[in-house]
Amino acid sequence: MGARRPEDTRSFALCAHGGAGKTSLAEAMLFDNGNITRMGSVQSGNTVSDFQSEEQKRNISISTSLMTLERKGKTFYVLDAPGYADFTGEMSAAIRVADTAVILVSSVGGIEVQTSKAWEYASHHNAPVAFVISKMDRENADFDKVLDDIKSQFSPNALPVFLPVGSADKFSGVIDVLHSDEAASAKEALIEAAVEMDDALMEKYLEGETIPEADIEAALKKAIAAKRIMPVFALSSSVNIGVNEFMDFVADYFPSPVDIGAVEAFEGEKKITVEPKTDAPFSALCFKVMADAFVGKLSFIRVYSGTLSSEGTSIYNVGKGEDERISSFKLMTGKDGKDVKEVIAGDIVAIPKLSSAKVGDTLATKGGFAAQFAPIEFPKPVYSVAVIAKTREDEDRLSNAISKILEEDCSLTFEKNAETRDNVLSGMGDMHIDIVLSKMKERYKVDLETKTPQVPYRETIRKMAEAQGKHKKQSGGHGQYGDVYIRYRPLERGAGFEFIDSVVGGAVPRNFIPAVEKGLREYMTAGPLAGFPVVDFSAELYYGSYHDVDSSEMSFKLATRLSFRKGIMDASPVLLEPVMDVEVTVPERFMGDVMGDFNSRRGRIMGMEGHGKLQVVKAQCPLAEMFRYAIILRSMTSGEGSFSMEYSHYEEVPADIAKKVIAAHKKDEEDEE
Ligand SMILES: Nc1nc2c(ncn2[C@@H]2O[C@H](COP(=O)(O)OP(=O)(O)O)[C@@H](O)[C@H]2O)c(=O)[nH]1
Ligand SMILES: [Mg+2]
Repeated sequence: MGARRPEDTRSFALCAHGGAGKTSLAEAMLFDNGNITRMGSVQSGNTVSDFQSEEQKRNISISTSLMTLERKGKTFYVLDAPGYADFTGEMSAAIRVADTAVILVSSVGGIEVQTSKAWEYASHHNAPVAFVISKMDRENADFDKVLDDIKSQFSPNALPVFLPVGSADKFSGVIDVLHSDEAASAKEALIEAAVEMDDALMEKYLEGETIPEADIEAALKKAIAAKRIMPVFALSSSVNIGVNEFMDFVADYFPSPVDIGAVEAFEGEKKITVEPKTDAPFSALCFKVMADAFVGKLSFIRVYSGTLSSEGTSIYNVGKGEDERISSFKLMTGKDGKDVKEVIAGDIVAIPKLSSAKVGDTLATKGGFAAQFAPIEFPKPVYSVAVIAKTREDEDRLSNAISKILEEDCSLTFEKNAETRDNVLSGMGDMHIDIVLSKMKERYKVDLETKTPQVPYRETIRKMAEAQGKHKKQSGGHGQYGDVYIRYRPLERGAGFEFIDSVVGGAVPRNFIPAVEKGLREYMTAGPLAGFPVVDFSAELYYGSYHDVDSSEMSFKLATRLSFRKGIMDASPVLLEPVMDVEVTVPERFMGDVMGDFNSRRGRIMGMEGHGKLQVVKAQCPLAEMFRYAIILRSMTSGEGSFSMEYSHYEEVPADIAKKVIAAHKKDEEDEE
């Protein structure tokens, strides 16, 4: 490789609804480009891109893989992002670091939920977009319909640059719109949109002059970078038609990092711009970490500025302030890496054995680039299970294994719930969690059982009550004496707990009052109604009595306990449960089902919004009813619905349900005894 230039780099993310043909397209590209001599298939589990055992078992992509290829003197970085809703975070990260988002839409299936998500992410990251209408060889392939839908749902700037010749089993080739006269109106549309990028060209065009082809080509390239034209391709990976044309077009017209221009970074509050220059300080963003058992640990980075040689180099983690030596950079194709001596702005490569870098970290060289790129956004988990180690050995290996998996997977969380003491594993859906559990077992030999997490219920009171608590033991030996009068009052939701001391005249001596407060804070962690934390109340210590010799901190604490249990039970105690804000996105025809279903799970519809053919239903629903929602929504909408949720507030549990929860909890307590 001679001196490389950012101008010669083309990075793009293949994104789509699962099954649209991304992995197959990546495979066909590698084959046509001579990188592989046999084309693998997703069914046989032998594609370059789907190399993880979990992917081969399930015949789907579950994490982004990177393929590097050389075409017409350009270096392609192809990111094959998984399309299933459970792995949307991977898709978002891929679009963030690639220069162009290539959205595949099946010529049979058309626009689906994750297609819209891909469009949304591309718009959010302001990325240039191309559309590939895939699987043109399939029965019922309908290029025109899919193109119309893309134009009406996404953008009128979507213009075909390759049109199909025939379709289904008659699909025999593609027409180069710009360079042939067979598709006059499409060519007209393309030229018209391209010349708009250049006033002088526009004038010539309007005056009917012939414009040199090279000028139109240059204008087309500019228009794609500016999102004024979103090129549309027709192809089929299975019969390998249109793939070479797609790659040549990428080489000729897709934007390079230089065409994309500067990106933002932040030095504290200050925003700076980072130009894709090779002589600038080195900066890169880590967007993926992989800890494959065979390949070892790899950190994937996108370089935004500068040049760095792998020889005798260390990488500086700007956020952590850590410097670490590295041994090589690797150009990746699936699981295979090829050493490269030097990386420059625009490159996407992997670094082996870099311990400090996490996804979203900015990497530089010590004393060089000092700003940080905005973190990569990942969707919040929506599906949780509580996990229990099967044996003591599993338990011992658990924390190490989970921390490795968390490094790789940014849409996964693992937390011990302080209230329920469950170890809660949360992700994007049941498939996601299944994959994590099977990775835990295969890679790290950790066998886990799962159960539905417990709801972190709480207790509170609805009216004022006063209760005396008297602890007295004065027979034989050192006696015990404590006596308190406490008034319990409800506070507003979210207020927590307040202790008020209004004792006058030393009825409870000063030195024992802290023991009363301490006792209350301890006992409120397990309320008298069903053992859940008691919240949103005040306790006012207003009277008491003591004994000169027998009173002690312990006696006052025990007296407080008696008062607390009686006082709370007299103050009309109730259970509270967490309520979630939920946003469900579904095609219009599922609206009725989704809303009806919320009614059956004690949900409240808060509003609706239309987004093209998709509807967003906003609702509030108790967490207790939401644990399996990822599965329920999928079956209700045959996979076309998606949702997000976050905690909103605590609310009273309806009496009939509270009764059951309390009874169940009492039974649990008895079982434990
Ligand atoms: N007939 C036909 N099938 C295809 C084509 N591309 C992919 N497929 C099939 O569609 C399914 C999903 O393809 P895959 O590449 O895994 O899609 P991805 O989820 O977008 O990566 C697989 O069964 C592929 O064999 C194509 O061009 N024609
Ligand atoms: Mg795939």
